[in-house]
Amino acid sequence: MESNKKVIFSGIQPSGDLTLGNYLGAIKNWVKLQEEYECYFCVVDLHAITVKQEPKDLRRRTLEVLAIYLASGIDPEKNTMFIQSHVSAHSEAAWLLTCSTYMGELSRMTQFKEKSKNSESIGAGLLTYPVLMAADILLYQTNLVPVGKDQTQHLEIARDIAERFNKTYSDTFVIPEPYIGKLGAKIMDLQEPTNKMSKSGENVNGFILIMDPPEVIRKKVNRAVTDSVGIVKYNDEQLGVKNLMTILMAITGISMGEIEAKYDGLGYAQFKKDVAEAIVAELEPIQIKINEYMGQKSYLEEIYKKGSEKANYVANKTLRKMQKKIGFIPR
Ligand code: ATP
Ligand code: LTN
Repeated sequence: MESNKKVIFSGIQPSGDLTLGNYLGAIKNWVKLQEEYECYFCVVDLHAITVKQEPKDLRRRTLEVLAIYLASGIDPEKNTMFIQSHVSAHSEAAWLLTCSTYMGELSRMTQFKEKSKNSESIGAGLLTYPVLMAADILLYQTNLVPVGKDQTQHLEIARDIAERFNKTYSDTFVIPEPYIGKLGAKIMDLQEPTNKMSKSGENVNGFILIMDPPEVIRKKVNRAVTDSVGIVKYNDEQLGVKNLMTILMAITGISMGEIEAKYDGLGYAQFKKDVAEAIVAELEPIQIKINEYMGQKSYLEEIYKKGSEKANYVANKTLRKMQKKIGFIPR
């Protein structure tokens, strides 16, 4: 059952409709890595409930995220795809790790500070979120975690928790490394290019959804904020243009230099048109497949059931090891 390939674990929350940021920052890299590594790709529904979810939407989105993984090219024969709540070891390990985590390190997390800013009653799950994420990663003895740049801090704390546990109870976990792709690691909001493109963004014109129809994608790119410089050049003075160039490069692989040369003297209209067409060309075939998979619920079920069997086996092995080292009586 086990191979000697290095292990990858990553996940996406079914907490909203996925964006181009999720796709370019995470999923597109997974597709590239799947041949070389033993991969676990999880739909992290336990994480999604750290903010309020409508049960019916959560159910639909959980399957949709799985359909997106498949449609993007994650091969179910080669990878383990599963739903986090189907492997109870994640919740159990999270408690054990909570007891090796400090309040101070949790309350310093940027995501916690951001998400709890405007809320009167802040769920404790928002605070302990990174411990559950650490459990996800550590249970599989993960070597590499491919995520967008916004997750760097969560990876750091997962490493700290793992090192602390190893020191207290002797070697138990592999210390995971982040894998932040060179391209698309941080796609910015099209309207506010200083902010991360996010599925919970306020302005719908700021994000592109994986499921946005072509005409919506064209409209959003056309409206994307640029500047009055009028030259397609990669620099921090022109954040809107820089972001569109990043998107174009992440999708097509053309270098920044080539993009600059191609649009020299052409202005923004043609550039935006080409960016939009590149996004449409990338997403349209995926959308067709997502719709097909969403019509095959029993196929999806087959995949997540098979995935959770394998995941349960591996995760429980690590969980038992943790329990034993902590001093619990074996069952
Ligand atoms: P929210 O925006 O609702 O807080 P999220 O999209 O950041 O959620 P997830 O769905 O769990 O959270 O993110 C899944 C993956 O997508 C992570 O690896 C994350 O780093 C990546 N990601 C999310 N947004 C972007 C972005 N704008 N650019 C690059 N990667 C991103
Ligand atoms: N916190 C992550 C989602 C996530 C994750 C993980 C990513 C939960 N568990 C384990 C990688 C590995 C986010 O992107 N918001």
